[in-house]
Amino acid sequence: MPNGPVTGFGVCPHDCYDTCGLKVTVDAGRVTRMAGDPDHAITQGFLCFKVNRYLERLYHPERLLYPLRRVGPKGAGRFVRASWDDALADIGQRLNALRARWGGEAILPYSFAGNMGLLASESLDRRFFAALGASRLDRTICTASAGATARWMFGQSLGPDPETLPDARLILLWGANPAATSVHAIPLLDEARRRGARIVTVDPLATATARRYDQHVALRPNSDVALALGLGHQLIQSGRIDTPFIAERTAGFAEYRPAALEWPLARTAAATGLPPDTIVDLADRLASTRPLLIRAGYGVQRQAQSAQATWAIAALAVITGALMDVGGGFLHGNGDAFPLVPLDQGRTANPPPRRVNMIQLGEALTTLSDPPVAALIVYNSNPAATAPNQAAVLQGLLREDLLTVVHEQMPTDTTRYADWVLPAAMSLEVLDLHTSYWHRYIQLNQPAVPPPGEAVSNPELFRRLARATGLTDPHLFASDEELLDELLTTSADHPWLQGITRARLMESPSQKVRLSAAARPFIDTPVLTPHGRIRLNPPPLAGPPAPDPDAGRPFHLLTPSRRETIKSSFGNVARVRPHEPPTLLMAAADMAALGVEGGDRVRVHNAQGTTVLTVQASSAVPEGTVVSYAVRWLEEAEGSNVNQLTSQRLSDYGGGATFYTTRVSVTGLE
Ligand SMILES: Nc1nc2c(c(=O)[nH]1)N[C@H]1C(S)=C(S)[C@@H](COP(=O)(O)OP(=O)(O)OC[C@H]3O[C@@H](n4cnc5c(=O)[nH]c(N)nc54)[C@H](O)[C@@H]3O)O[C@H]1N2
Ligand SMILES: Nc1nc2c(c(=O)[nH]1)N[C@H]1C(S)=C(S)[C@@H](COP(=O)(O)OP(=O)(O)OC[C@H]3O[C@@H](n4cnc5c(=O)[nH]c(N)nc54)[C@H](O)[C@@H]3O)O[C@H]1N2
Ligand code: SF4
Ligand SMILES: [Mo]
Repeated sequence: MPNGPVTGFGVCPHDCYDTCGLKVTVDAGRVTRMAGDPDHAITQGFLCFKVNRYLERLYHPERLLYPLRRVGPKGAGRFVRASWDDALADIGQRLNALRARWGGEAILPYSFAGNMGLLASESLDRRFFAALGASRLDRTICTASAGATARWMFGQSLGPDPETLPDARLILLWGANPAATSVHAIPLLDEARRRGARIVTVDPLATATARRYDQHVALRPNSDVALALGLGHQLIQSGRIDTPFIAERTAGFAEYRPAALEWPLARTAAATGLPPDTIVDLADRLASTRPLLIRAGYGVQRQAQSAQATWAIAALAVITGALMDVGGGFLHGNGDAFPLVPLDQGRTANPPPRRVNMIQLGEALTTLSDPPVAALIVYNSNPAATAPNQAAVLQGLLREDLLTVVHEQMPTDTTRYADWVLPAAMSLEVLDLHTSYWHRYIQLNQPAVPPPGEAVSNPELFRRLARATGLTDPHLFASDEELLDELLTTSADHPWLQGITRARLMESPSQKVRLSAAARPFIDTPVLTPHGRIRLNPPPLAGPPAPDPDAGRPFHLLTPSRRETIKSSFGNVARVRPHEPPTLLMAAADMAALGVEGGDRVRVHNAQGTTVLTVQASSAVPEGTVVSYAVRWLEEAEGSNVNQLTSQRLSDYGGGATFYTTRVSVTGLE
């Protein structure tokens, strides 16, 4: 062992736009410091509030170190330590027995982006479940609808390089709150502003981002379709659209045009709650300012009309010709800037198995038959806290006949319901490769320290499960190094990946894809729709949604990201997690009308369920809207959280979540 501290490189694994490069110092086998990589163009040497306190999570006294077997009734959270051998023997035997009885589709994986590494999130897990013929999980909880809409319109989820943000002169942050959720966008936005840009935030709430920049367009929740089409109406009616661009590069304007013309100024103002002057002024600026960048955050696409909103917003960047400028265009994501071949390609089950949309976990666990879900294997996610329709999710997890295996780093609301809890390594303890959904760096994460106790990485878990179920295909047992090489070599001849080799990454752990920042997406890169043109007609929308039983309730509930945590992660880290009771933010006028005061506990309820929150007045929240940041642990919130109130209704296209289309009633507690 070397004497004195050694510094290596890692990658922040969390589900966050910024995918930071880390400098990790190890001394005598312990991580003693973790900081932002100063040489990383996006990270710029700093981290966020939560990851600045990371060592407290890494060395948390609650870290799971050994397999645990349930001893009490389901959900009671009583466990005893067991050996890996016993755990694997029992799980392997039970999985095989229920496969023999019901077929592989009775097994359901459930995972998301707790660790965004490609090995941790989509490698041997996918191969293992395909080999079992398990039900396939549609991983839709975050961005399915906007991603599908971007692919419908442009053929890819690709946007301008965020490093060109300072070139823009008008920036719309539409349903995005980077001051909380993407703090490394702030220096880029500030620089744009220094160079003369105007930054407009389109958000129902007066967020830290809205307060920081030039203009806050406080539309009514879920009125984005009206605003975007209403702006399109203004531009079309006044002839300020880029007709040659539309003619040469797009298809479907004949469908877009009448849709926009249905939104004259008065109707748009009434639907959005915005003064007509604000709409006219914004349209004027869209028509006259270049480069124009429209960044659609995830706030626009967690609603019932998610695809229509994304389409109508992106169309503004198309009809104005904003895509023609470096620094301009439409930015939802950059996930398709990384043309790596997924590790499950060609290894999916044949015939394709049943698909289960993760948003409908509650329904899957409680109502699916032929076959029922008889085993649930959870990793990289905490669905008891984060999935909608929590009452159904918890009811399903309580089923005594369901085998639930949870691979986790910490005891969570979901491990509580497990039959087996298996200990998971953290990213500082494993090898991985990361891409980003926002910037354009491929990054190598090297293990800094070994996993504690008997914790194992996600790929190692699936090697063990494959062995335990008697599978023998060598692809199920590939080593981490082999997986890494496969990722980097299978598509190594793609021009965007030239020269990005393991050796290069070992020397310099963040490599930018070889797609020039000056290459304008869909102008200098191909439009990958079938006809090679940008589609201005909307995607094929699902039929009219079933009536919302809560539509008539008085308040619109929003549950966006909290600055201090990432969804439920960090919920047990003392210096990070919120210490106040779970809170409902409300306009003072609404509180007065209800006769409640700050600090009062209220029952928030609808047809889905009920949760109890403590009211606090907030000037950031408009009347008629209530806010509770997502999400608190059930354990600290009397056994329920805001996802008691959200539904598993799907969005209009792409099967996305509708967390931000939630109506509730609020009742004071005596
Ligand atoms: N600190 C922190 N960072 C995070 C996360 C976290 O939990 N905490 N989560 C990570 C994850 S998983 C994701 S997906 C991203 C999401 O990060 P963002 O893209 O910023 O998305 P959200 O936080 O979902 O919502 C952004 C804004 O949309 C607004 N909004 C809500 N409804 C509407 C509406 O109908 N119309 C409009 N125009 N706006 C609306 C909300 O008020 C909110 O301010 O952040 C990631 N980063
Ligand atoms: N009401 C409401 N609910 C929401 C949202 C909202 O805006 N409002 N947002 C939704 C969105 S955008 C998202 S992305 C989802 C996120 O929901 P989840 O996917 O449940 O995300 P987290 O709550 O961060 O939980 C991730 C878990 O993975 C574990 N983990 C981390 N790394 C590893 C690893 O390497 N191996 C294993 N086995 N486990 C690991 C962590 O300890 C943590 O418990 O929540 C959704 N839920
Ligand atoms: S959570 Fe996001 S901002 Fe914070 S360190 Fe990780 S990638 Fe960077
Ligand atoms: Mo997300």
